[in-house]
Amino acid sequence: MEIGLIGLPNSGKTTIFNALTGRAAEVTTYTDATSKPNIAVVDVIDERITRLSEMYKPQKTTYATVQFVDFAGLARDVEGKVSFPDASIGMMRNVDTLALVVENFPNILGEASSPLDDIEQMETELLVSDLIVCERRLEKIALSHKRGQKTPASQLEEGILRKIQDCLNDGGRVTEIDLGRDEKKMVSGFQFLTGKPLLIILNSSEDTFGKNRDLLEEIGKNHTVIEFAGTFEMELPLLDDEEKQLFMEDMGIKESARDRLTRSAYELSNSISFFTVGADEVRAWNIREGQSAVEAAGAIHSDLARGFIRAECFSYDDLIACGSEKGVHDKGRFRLEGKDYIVKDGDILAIRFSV
Ligand SMILES: Nc1nc2c(ncn2[C@@H]2O[C@H](COP(=O)(O)OP(=O)(O)OP(=O)(O)O)[C@@H](O)[C@H]2O)c(=O)[nH]1
Ligand SMILES: [Mg+2]
Repeated sequence: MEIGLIGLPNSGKTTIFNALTGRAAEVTTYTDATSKPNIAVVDVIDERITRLSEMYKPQKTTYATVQFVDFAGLARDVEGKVSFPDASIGMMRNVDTLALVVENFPNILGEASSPLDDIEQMETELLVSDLIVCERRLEKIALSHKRGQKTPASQLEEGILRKIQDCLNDGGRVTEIDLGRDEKKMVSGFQFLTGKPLLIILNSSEDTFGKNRDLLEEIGKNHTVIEFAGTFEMELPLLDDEEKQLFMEDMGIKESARDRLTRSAYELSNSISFFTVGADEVRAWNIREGQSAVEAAGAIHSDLARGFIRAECFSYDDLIACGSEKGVHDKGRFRLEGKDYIVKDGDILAIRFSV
C-alpha cells in the first residue's frame, strides 16, 4: 500500500513522515515546489506474522509493507492561493490513500492555525484538479464524436464522466458516486484524487494533543481523522524502548504513529491481509475486502491466478486454537475453496494451480 502525505505548506508533512519512518528527513521552514518528495518503505509489523514465523521457522519472513511519500511544498502564489505542482499531482495520482496533514499548532509567527478552513481549502484543490482531468477528457471525446468516431465505449465513458463532472461541480467526491464494477474499471485509469480514500491527520502541538475532542468530532463528521503530535512523535523512534514507553504514556499515546496510521489506512481502504506459510517463507499479502481466492492468487503471481485450481485454506485463529496444522486437519477446520471464495482477513492460503 502506498500512502501519500499531502497538506498546506508547513503543515508538518515532513515532520510526520519522520515520525512514521524513523527517518531524519530535513524539516525546513520552506521547501520549494521543485523539491523531490521523501519516500520510505516500512514493514507493517503484524503480530500474527511474528507468531507464524515462530511456528514455521521459515528461511525468510516477509511482512506487508507500506510506502510513505512525503510530497514537497505546494506552490503559493502572490495572493496566498495554493496549487499543486504538476509533478506532485502526477505522483499523487499513483498512491492508494491520501493522508492530509493539517496544522494544529501556532505558526512561526505565533498565529493560530485554522484546521477546518485548511481542510476545506485542500479538498477544493483536489476537487479542482479532478474536474480539470474530467473536462479535458470530455472535450476530447466530444471532438472525436464530432469527427464521427462514436463508439458504444466512448458513449459509455462520456456518460460516466458527465456523472463525475456533475458530482464534482456540486462539491462532491468521486468516492461518493455509485459506480458499477465495469464503470469503476473504466475510470480507474484517471486515478481521480477524490476517488481515493482520504484520511485526515490532525497535527497538534504537544501541549494541546489529546485535548482537541471538539475539533476532532467536527472533522470526524465528514472524515476519518487521527491526531498526531508531530514534533513530539518525530523524536520517539530515536529513543530506546523503555524511554519511548515512558514518553508515550506521559502523552497518552498508546500506539506508534506508524501503527495508528497504517491501521486507519487499512480500514479506510478496506484492506485485509492473508498469509502464506511454509519452510521457505512466511509472508503477509494485502488485498481488498471482498476479493476472491483467484484474485488473492493473482496478488501472489499472475500464473497462480491463470492456472488456479483450488485454494487450500484455514484461518490463523483456527491454527492458533488447534495448535498445529495437523490439529487443524484433525478438527475438520481445513478447507478447499474454489475461485469465487471470498478471502477473509487472517486466512492462510496455499494455491493449487497448473499452467
Ligand atoms: N509546534 C509544532 N511545530 C511543528 C509541528 N510539526 C511541524 N512543525 C514545524 O513546522 C515547520 C514545518 O514543518 P515541516 O514538517 O517541514 O512541514 P512540511 O509540511 O513538510 O513543509 P513543506 O514541505 O515546506 O510544505 C517546522 O518548523 C516544524 O518544526 C508540530 O507538531 N508542532
Ligand atoms: Mg516538507
